[in-house]
Amino acid sequence: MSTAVWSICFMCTVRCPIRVEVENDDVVWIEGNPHVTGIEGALCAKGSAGVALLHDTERPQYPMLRTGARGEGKWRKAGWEEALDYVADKLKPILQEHGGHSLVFGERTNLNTHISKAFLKALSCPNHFTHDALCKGSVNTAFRSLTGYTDGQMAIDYANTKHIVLYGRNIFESLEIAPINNLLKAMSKGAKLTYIDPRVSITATKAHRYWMIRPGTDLALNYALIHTILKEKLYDKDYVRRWVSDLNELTAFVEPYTPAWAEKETGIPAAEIVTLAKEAAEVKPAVIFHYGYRGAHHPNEIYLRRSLIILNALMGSIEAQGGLVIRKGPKATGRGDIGRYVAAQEFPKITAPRFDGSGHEAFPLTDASHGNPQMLAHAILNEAPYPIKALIANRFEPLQSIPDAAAVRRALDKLDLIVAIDVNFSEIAWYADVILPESMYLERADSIQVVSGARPQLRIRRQAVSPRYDTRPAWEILKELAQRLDVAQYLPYETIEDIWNFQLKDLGVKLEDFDAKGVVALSDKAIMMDRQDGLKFLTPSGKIELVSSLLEKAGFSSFPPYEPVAPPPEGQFRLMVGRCAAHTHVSTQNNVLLNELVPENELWIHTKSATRLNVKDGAYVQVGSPLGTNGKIRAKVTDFIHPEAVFMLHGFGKTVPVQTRCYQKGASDALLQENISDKIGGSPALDDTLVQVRPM
Ligand SMILES: Nc1nc2c(c(=O)[nH]1)N[C@H]1C(S)=C(S)[C@@H](COP(=O)(O)OP(=O)(O)OC[C@H]3O[C@@H](n4cnc5c(=O)[nH]c(N)nc54)[C@H](O)[C@@H]3O)O[C@H]1N2
Ligand SMILES: Nc1nc2c(c(=O)[nH]1)N[C@H]1C(S)=C(S)[C@@H](COP(=O)(O)OP(=O)(O)OC[C@H]3O[C@@H](n4cnc5c(=O)[nH]c(N)nc54)[C@H](O)[C@@H]3O)O[C@H]1N2
Ligand code: SF4
Ligand SMILES: [Mo]
Repeated sequence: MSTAVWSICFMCTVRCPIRVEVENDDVVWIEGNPHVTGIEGALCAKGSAGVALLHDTERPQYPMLRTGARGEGKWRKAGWEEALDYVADKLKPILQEHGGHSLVFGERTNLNTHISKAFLKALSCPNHFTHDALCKGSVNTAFRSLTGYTDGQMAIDYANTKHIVLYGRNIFESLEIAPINNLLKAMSKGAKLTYIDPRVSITATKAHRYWMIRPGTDLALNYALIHTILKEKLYDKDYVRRWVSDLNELTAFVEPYTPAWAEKETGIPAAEIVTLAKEAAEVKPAVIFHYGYRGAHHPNEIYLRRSLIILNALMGSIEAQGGLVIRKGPKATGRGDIGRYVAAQEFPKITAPRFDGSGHEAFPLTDASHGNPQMLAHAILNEAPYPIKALIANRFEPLQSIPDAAAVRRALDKLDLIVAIDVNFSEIAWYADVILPESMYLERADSIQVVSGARPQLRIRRQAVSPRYDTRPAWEILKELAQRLDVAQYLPYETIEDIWNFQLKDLGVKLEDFDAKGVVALSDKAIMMDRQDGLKFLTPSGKIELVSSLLEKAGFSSFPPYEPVAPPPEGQFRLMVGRCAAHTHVSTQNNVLLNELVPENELWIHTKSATRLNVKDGAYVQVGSPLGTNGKIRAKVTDFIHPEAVFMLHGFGKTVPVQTRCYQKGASDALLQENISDKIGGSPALDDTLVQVRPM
């Protein structure tokens, strides 16, 4: 007889709630949590392939200590006591001699981030960073500059929208289950989908309107849309009068950016731009100009993301049904907040600045609670602002997720200690001194999740089965390290129940409340602010500030003139990257089921360019950027990409031999991408590098 366990998928960080059927301590079935709107039993291919990760023999099975040179692949098995003692014995003198700031801790934001942040604060270390800047840091800054909220405090009401415009937001491949299901529901009720991408992705094939825009020119398109909306008075006048400041400045700024001008820059016919502006306005405020999930494409990213948020503001769609919704947390329901160890205690005062310039010199406006990981190599190699001696990578892969991976590898060589907490033999685990294997998500329980939104909810990841190997959850690993580093008092728990009870104490929710559905609703009805006089923006003026006090105070213009994007010189292409439905970033390429679906990446190249270069469909080519050449990758010759661009999936080109299924398959984008950032918004420009292609 099987039993059902409520959990949360972690094959990617979308974290869909799941129901896991367990028999004889093994997983026999996983499905999406049927009680959650938008999920309703659904799971993606990656979610289903969680079972393959559970049973994978090609993942770390016990703590390992390096015996050969870094990356050489010589290891010895260690017990947990020995491995944890080893890390603490190395780290303690480093922290004593060089200070807490000589440690850097990188992790993809996860349910236990409140614990890792507390761990670092206890060690007087300011250097906790997340993946955020690499993903959507510029979106975050753009939102703060206009509304005072971060992107994380915004949600999208897909289910009720009447028109959604997606700019390279390839929602049907780079997917999240609930948004897709909700959008499909809206589309079946007549909602329109406009998709804009230099490449015909799966989302393009499902759209009512598709524009193959010239790479990097979306901002020109948006200025022309804004121009049209203002000129033809298509905006939501009541909303704008009440909630948006500086419309005159915006009107003057977009004056020269006519649809005819944008046609030359983007390749999109002027008349069609005007049609989109009118169609969107017809259904306002139930219209969404999607502000982007991965907003890390080009160095002017902040202005593109601002232009998208401005389009929503003009449509009156911020805090509107079918538009964007300001997320509400537990406090909006009259309760206390969820307990977070990082917020609930006094820590030693930290005087050193962050290692990455986040929130001060290099990136004055970026969200310092996430940091700027793209500065890792620079900071280590130049010892600027100070020497860094140790790195803990917990669920983060600096050797594939940071542009110019070769520089990161060179920088890692300078460190005295590298610790990887991972479920895979990732590139960073293989390059580390110590691998502390985490139990995969079906084998562990984690902190309770707050899902804020119009209807805030709590979700729980309970342990479905016992660990297959000698692995542990990260919260336990950190506690053990804290004990050895004499700061255990800041992680005051022994068991997961201690963590849960601490988290729930001010919420009026008991652990048993999760038993029936795996989720606890904190509000029965949607909590929306009153659009007449109850909207709350967190800017100094309390309005959506088109002329942003945040930007202007820091010396940046709210409306710098548009800089035209030159076509690449003859024989060069703009390298675009992205994801597919079968893989998560750099994590799943070796998964036995997902590897079968997509075993390697390909280089999309336009038919005409391929003919000119004598590149044949399916043949291997070499791609070169200013950083050097990058392995070999098969060409996919197609008319479905703009001739100025080539495209490859992120996450391939692995070099760890014990990941036998994906070893040396395809090419790594991170080796080619130059490390150029949007210095205002904070994101690296992952689609800006120019490359050359030649047959092999
Ligand atoms: N299956 C799967 N789903 C995922 C993830 C995953 O790893 N796997 N990851 C999740 C995460 S963390 C993120 S950030 C999101 C990412 O979600 P998206 O941002 O939708 O994802 P990408 O796959 O990076 O797609 C980027 C698209 O932008 C296009 N593009 C490149 N340059 C330009 C340009 O100049 N203009 C326009 N308009 N388009 C351009 C590319 O051709 C590509 O199709 O996906 C999430 N969902
Ligand atoms: N070159 C390049 N860089 C990029 C991008 C790109 O397209 N190209 N995309 C950017 C984006 S949008 C994002 S969101 C980031 C994502 O960057 P990352 O967060 O680094 O990538 P992931 O593949 O999500 O996972 C990283 C690591 O987590 C490990 N892992 C998976 N599950 C677990 C677990 O349960 N526990 C532990 N301890 N480890 C686990 C994986 O094995 C992997 O080593 O990358 C960014 N960087
Ligand atoms: S989108 Fe797929 S892989 Fe990601 S959490 Fe949801 S089910 Fe899991
Ligand atoms: Mo991302």
